Amino acid sequence: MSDKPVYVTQPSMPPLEEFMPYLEKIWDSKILTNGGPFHQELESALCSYLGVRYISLFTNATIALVTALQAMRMTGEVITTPYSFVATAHSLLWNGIKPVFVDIDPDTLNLDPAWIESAITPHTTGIMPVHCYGRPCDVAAIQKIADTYNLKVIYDAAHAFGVRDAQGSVLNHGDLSVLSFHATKVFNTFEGGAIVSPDAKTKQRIDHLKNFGIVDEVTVVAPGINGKMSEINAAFGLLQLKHVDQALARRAEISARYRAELAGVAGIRVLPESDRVAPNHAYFPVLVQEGYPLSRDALYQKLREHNIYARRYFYPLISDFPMYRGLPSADPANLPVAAKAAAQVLCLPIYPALTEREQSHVIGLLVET
Ligand code: T4K
Repeated sequence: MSDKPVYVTQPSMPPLEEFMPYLEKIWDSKILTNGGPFHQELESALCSYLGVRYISLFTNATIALVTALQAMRMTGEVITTPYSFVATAHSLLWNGIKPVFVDIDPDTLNLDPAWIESAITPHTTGIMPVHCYGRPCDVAAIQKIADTYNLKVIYDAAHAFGVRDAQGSVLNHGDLSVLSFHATKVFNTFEGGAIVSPDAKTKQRIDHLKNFGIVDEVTVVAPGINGKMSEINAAFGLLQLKHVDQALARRAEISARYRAELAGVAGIRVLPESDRVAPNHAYFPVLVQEGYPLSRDALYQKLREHNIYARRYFYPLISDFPMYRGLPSADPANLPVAAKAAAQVLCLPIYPALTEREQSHVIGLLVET
């Protein structure tokens, strides 16, 4: 039994005293929100750190997804994955858009481009793929389809902070990418999110949309929402950025150890890594398959009995929730790979403060069975 519970994740927190000078500045200036100095500074710091052109900060990724769809004027139907956090599809419903689910690839667990074309109808305006666990989608194949059918692509990149492929930041693909800075993410601002956009004009539209559509005191150009990140969250982000490389390095160590020690365990499948991707090790999913002595749920339960709270991300599938399951594309027969992954997946604890001893305990419980 662990002394204290071990959760699937734990937020990285800088030393509290390092945050005090930021708070003092906010207390002095009385600028709390509405695009203040920390907000502007974090936007430019993130552009440099991530290697992207334009960023708009948000209160969270869900509001950012809702706004990204507005910014791209997407309507009708959007093709997406059932294997994600519910916010992905909810952002479509909040825009009155019908999600059309297609199956995922068994190696990446991301939207399988092979199924996209047959899901396109005259009502399709775009594709919303997810870089699930921060593992990049087949961006080239998705873009090819989008170009052929004149569709927009918004990547739900909630998990993909800092991930790079052969072309640079994975966030530069598609029309827009949306990041989450939630407490459970690789880089957190308590709550937070962002939209990465390719040009100044698009960023300006997004910035209007996240501030009620306001341009100036007498001009409102769109029915915008309030999606602005506050100064306190932005200040925290600036401080987090100073520590993020260290956090990513520790995640890489934990991931490498899981890979090494779980490699020979019959019935435990670890997803393959690509040597063309610089990953962020946001999650450590394993698939509990035939050949393992316990079912996925029995293993999940066993870990809980030892105070280890692994999580079944992403089970149930989004397409199984009541607001989606009536859609024709939500039929389980349409989504066999996703259904299998949802039945087998278990995300093991991974976060910078996870100790060697805690990780040994997790591994020991998986191996001994
Ligand atoms: N798109 C995708 C693909 C996403 O995965 C998400 C969010 C979004 C969009 C939307 O992003 P945001 O609007 O949230 O920015 C969590 C998160 O709440 C959610 O952000 C995340 N994905 C999802 C995958 O996981 P839960 O319900 O599993 O979280 P919870 O509260 O059970 O937390 C998990 C564990 O983390 C806890 O057992 C303990 C630890 N924890 C959590 C929090 C909140 C802490 O130690 N401290 C904390 O403050 O959804």
